[in-house]
Amino acid sequence: MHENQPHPPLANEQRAQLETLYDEMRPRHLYPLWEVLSALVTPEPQTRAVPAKWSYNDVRGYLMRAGDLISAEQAERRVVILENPGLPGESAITPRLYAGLQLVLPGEIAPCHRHSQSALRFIMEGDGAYTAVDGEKAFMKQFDLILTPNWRWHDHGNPSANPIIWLDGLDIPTIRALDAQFAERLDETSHPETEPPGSTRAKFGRGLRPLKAGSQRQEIPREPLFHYPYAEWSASLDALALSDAPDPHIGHALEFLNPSTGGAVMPTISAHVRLLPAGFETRTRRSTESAVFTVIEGSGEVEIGDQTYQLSPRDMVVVPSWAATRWRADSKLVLFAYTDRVIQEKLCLYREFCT
Ligand code: GTQ
Repeated sequence: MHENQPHPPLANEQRAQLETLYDEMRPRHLYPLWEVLSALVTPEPQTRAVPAKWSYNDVRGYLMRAGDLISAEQAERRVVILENPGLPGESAITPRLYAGLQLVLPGEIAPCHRHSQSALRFIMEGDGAYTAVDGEKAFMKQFDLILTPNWRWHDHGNPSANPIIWLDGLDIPTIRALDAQFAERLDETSHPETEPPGSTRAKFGRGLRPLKAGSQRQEIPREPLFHYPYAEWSASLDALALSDAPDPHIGHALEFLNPSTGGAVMPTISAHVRLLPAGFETRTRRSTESAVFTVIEGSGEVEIGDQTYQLSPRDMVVVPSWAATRWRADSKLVLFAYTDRVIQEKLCLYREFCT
């Protein structure tokens, strides 16, 4: 750590004269860089975010209590926010990312709206509910990934007999930092159906895309695919684990792709899954991305900076930028993660340090 002081040290007389200068500058909103330079331009990332872990059942208890007290329609979104202890009052799990657990009870609808924030839903519990994106429903199963990219209409409904709970991952703090937030509600609670459920996935989810001739040429949406089922990603991850050696720093890992670009699922959020074989221990890695993880299967341990957490299914942990991180699998450990890596890559800032 650098001291917040110019070097070589100042004489007392000089310090007193400088303080007089600052006193006159302050009312004019003028400040001396040399007093703050070392805090502004640091040798390594200095984040206010800290490592943290939430146990699913703990959060679920509060969410179900909220479910007794407020309807999805009244709340618009009935969500318990996971707030980073280092970012109090910011509704942020990292300086760039938001996380919350959303509950939709049987028979409820969370009304249709759209906003400039991009969102992903990772289904933690229940099946048979849906998110409709621009009027096409994606029916959820446990551990599916569903996207609602920015400015797409979305409503959520639960026609099943069980509560549904998912992890909401959004770029709310990033869009706030850019002062680029817009949001609006649709007059109707649910968007009128535009496509039968699953039709987008059939057209874009299998390495194919629709083709038409001449003036009929179809406009491909920026993110055509918005449903990545557990059955598919887990089969791919298992196949990868059979055919490849695990990466020493992250284990077996697969990134979710936007088929339109071959890049991250959304402009501001990257998502991937990992598999660490039983007994596998990673080496230590730091990266500038900040990440939210949830455990899908198995048990183990993670060291994040100076913290160590035991892991069991559906635990959620946050890894701040540049925190040295090491994972250990006691049994086959499967993880889902979303991160701000894609933002940093676009800005040519992304870095990793692997030991
Ligand atoms: O489902 O649209 O957790 O707009 C926060 C803001 C969920 C949503 C959140 C949102 C949503």
